[in-house]
Amino acid sequence: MALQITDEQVASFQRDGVVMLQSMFDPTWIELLKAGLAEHRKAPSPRARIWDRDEQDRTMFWDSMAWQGVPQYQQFVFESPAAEIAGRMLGSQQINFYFDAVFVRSPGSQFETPWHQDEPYWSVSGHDTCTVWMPLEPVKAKNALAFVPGSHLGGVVFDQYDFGTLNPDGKTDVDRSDFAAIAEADIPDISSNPEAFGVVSWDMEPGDCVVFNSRILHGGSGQLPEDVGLSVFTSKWLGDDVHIAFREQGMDPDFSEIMKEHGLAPGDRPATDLLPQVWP
Ligand SMILES: O=C(O)CCC(=O)C(=O)O
Repeated sequence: MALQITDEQVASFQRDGVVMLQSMFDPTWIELLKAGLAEHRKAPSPRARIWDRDEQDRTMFWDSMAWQGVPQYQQFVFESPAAEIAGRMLGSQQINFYFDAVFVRSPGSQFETPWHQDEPYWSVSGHDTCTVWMPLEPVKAKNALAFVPGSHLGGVVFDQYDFGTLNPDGKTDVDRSDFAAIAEADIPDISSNPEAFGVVSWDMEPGDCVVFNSRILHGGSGQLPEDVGLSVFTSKWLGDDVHIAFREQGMDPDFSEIMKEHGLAPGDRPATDLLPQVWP
């Protein structure tokens, strides 16, 4: 079935760097991802980490690139509309999958994701990259991921937050990098004056998704009511201008070693069964 995406939605994505699309995934995809997440939580990848644990033991769980070990995620990557959504938004001829990441807040978690851009952390470089962010439960705009529209276009690499510091359980082997050298500007204080930055977020139902360019400033989410949790599945996609890039500092997750094992070198286009072409 043809995807119901309008020219206006594509134009919004390209202008603002973010767009919310309603009812893109039917309930079978949501049930599949929930079943995958339940399996995934039993056997997380070595990268998995609790980002926050408060005094009431409420947590924020994060993991990435788990798809090879979770058949439900694999099916979603190769068969769901996500790759085509990415292709239509980016206006790309070819879409390769980069990685999945999950963000799971237990009920009442107040943890807010620090403001950041994604692409400067990645082991690839390009403008034509996006994330499809999908809540598996209903979420209110004030608790959903938030964005600074247009911030993907300035060409600025903002100071990178060191996600390695989010490690309340003291897990060893956490990727800690010195980010300072590559930053071109401090991250502005967006949270104290979101209106001044035109910050946007949306009320969303399972089946809706936000698609965002990986250079956009985004953060927030969390601050959940006591009885409300939030599980989010994200998939990251690579379009036409993207090449492998191993940065001297600040890669997180750092996929350079696994890319080398797959014969990928800086300057290469995404390829191999690590970064498979999924669309068309
Ligand atoms: O959902 C969240 O809290 C963070 C998501 C995020 O930063 C991302 O997908 O890049």
